[in-house]
Amino acid sequence: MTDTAPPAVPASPTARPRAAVDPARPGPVADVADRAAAGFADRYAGSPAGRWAAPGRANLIGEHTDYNDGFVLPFALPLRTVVAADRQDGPRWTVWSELSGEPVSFGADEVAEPGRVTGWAAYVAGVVWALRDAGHDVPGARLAIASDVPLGSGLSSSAALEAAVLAALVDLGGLDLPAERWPRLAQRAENAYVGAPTGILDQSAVIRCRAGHALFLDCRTEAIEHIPFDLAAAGLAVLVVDSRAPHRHADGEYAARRAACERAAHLLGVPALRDVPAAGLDAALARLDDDETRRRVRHVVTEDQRVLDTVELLRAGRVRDTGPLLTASHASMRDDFEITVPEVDTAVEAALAAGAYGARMTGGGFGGCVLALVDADRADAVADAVTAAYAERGYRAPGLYRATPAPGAHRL
Ligand code: GAF
Repeated sequence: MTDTAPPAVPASPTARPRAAVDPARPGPVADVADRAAAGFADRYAGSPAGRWAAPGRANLIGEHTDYNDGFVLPFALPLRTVVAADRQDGPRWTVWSELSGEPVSFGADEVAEPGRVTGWAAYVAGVVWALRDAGHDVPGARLAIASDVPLGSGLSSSAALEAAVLAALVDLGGLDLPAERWPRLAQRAENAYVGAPTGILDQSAVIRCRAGHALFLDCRTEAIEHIPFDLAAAGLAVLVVDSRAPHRHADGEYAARRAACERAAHLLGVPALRDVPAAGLDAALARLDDDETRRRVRHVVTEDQRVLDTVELLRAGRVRDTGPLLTASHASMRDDFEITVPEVDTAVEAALAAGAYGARMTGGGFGGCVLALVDADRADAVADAVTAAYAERGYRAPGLYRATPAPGAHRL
């Protein structure tokens, strides 16, 4: 999933000790691009042929719907991973990240089949493997990686790394691979090489998002629509709260949720839970024996509907009115899908009590980040309220960002 990926976060805003909301994003973009280029020059001598960036993402709504062939609505964050790279002779890839210190080098043998490169470099090797497996002539390359996407916060640091590496290799090799096909390739790297059974949400978001918009994605057909999401024009902000909760068995629980959904679809005789319409939910639930399965199904079916309803409201310019849908999504994740943790629930409750229009956990769960939709001029007050609630419960201070919808992967 998104939690074991590597790149570096030296000057991350998550290190801030107090509740100040990081105000003027995208501030660190130039810095992270400079760090990647400087890392390249230090490590390999000379200048890179180019730099490629891919963002972290937040999912506005639509959680655990992607692998059920359903709907999601993410937007890209102005926190990015940047790869500075050039070609090198032969099938050899050398990768350095500002977090790891020492470069990792691998050749054709290690990318002949999954599993031979491990640790953070597996995300890079996985992309090379997936490209080669799809028949592309991948150029050898030297890569230097810097990142402002915090690790283990559920903001898709691993997808950002995969997408930035993919963008670099496609460009360096002049590969005939349109960007619409990148998400499946990056997902394949993560599923088959790294071994995390994720859906298509994260890779689609970090590749296909557009600045100022949320990405409405049908995960079955991969059809997309860029939905205007102009928070500033509406006098609103999305506050991202990093719960800092230690991840508790996230990988195993994720796989268990996915398996439960697939089992339920099988029992209901549909290809995926997306095929259970909201209007037919009660009838479907009546056909299932155990309460836990019923709750898992109810989350997915109602969450798909909430995505569709959110999209309708955004299309109508009613951003504020999406708040109750976000909060209902959180309740569904907490009570039916059972993927929240106390720190995350505390952040949601404190944000709502301080006047947020809606708040919910974003991402796979068991920790990670919360999004709160707030009046822009209340963002600091809501941030302070969440920080105070954390202090009261003795939790580690949360990280706080203000999110502006940013573009997907591109060459700088
Ligand atoms: C993680 C996964 F990587 C996504 O595919 C998605 O399932 C998400 O959890 C939950 O919506 O980020």
